[in-house]
Amino acid sequence: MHKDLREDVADAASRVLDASWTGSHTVPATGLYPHQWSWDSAFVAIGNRHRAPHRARTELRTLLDAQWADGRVPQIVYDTARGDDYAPGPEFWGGPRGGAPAGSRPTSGLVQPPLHAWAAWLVHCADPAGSVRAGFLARTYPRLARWHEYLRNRRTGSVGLPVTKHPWETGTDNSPLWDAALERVPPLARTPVRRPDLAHAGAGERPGSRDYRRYYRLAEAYRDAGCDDDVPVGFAMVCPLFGTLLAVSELALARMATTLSDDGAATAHTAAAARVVAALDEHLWDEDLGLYVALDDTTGERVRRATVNGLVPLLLADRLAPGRAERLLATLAGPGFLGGGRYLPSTSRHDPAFDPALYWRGPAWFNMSWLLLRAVGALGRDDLVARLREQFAAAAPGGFPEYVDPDTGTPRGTRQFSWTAALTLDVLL
Ligand code: 9YW
Repeated sequence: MHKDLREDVADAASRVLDASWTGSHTVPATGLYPHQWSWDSAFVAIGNRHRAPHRARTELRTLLDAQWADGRVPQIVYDTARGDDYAPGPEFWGGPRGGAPAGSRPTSGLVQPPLHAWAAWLVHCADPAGSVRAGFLARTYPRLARWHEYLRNRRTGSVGLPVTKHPWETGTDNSPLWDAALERVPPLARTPVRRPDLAHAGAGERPGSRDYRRYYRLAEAYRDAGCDDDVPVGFAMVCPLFGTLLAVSELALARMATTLSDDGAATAHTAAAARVVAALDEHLWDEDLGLYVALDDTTGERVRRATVNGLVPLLLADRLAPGRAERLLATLAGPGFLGGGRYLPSTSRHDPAFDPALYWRGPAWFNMSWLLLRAVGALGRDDLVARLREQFAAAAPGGFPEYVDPDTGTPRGTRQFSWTAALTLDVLL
């Protein structure tokens, strides 16, 4: 991309991020998502580290200020001063819980994929002097370590991998990976289901009402159990995306611990990462599909659907079992994914549920393309780097959409989406 054009795109992305900045955190999108979301903040910090490292540090620290006493980092931290409508709101969860500090903002009881430690490490490395002056690692490392302890102690399922208790926890709400498990959940919730989201995106681009009734039903079950992870709620899924980000973040914690001169902790984090990678390899690899799949922790059955979630372990390429990285690269470049159209779809073009407009069932998402871009960049696959970058080059003219049609590039979902802007900055700068 020409330098002037690159500067224009960076300016436009910065304007999106400035408009979404509240002074303490970034909202994913004004209107549609008016609060702080957990993994959104991590992606946003990754983009902001280049232009506003102080803001990137504040973003992560604000999120970690909402950490529960049990160590969990909540999916949503509500901003009750915000006028925009979002459902379910803080009243659904019933105020601060789980021994959250007095006066802290209300949160959801769910979690999201653990990208945070990796993001914190990238933020630190972008401005080490500023980070040291702010005591950033010293302040965030213990909290991030407790977050991982929560996942290890409270969320490790039968195969040694973290279990998600709700599709919202996977970050990929209506991925076909969750279809079979959701079929068992009655689409009946006590809470009236409101859909303010449909004011911001077409109904054909968002999960349906039946999906939402199931999402609410599961969230009610978890909330009513006091968000106690020992109580089964009817959904316990192991996702290759969640597991991979945990392993990558454990490795980031190891680097942080080394920087803070705690070599014993660094060794423990590296060992924890190795255990996660071994479990991914042993339990989630699908030889026929050539990628990793999900697993239902309640039945022990693997969910043999090809989604972008199953390509993300490529981030761990040098640690995977022999031959796996090469297979993943071939699948990524093959007709189900990049080889079959313009951009990287969230669900394989060969999956029966593939729909190029519908949320996590086909559209290309910028966070997923960014994760794969990091993976293929580290492997020196410049051809795939160039292919994945095309989506980012089109982000600004598309108004920084939430996702795009993987074949036509048509923008979908909301516009001025924060992680799209942030990751575009990261890719272009
Ligand atoms: C919701 C905020 C979130 C993302 C998720 C995405 C969507 C629906 O929006 O969730 O209402 O929370 O699936 O990954 O964090 O951008």
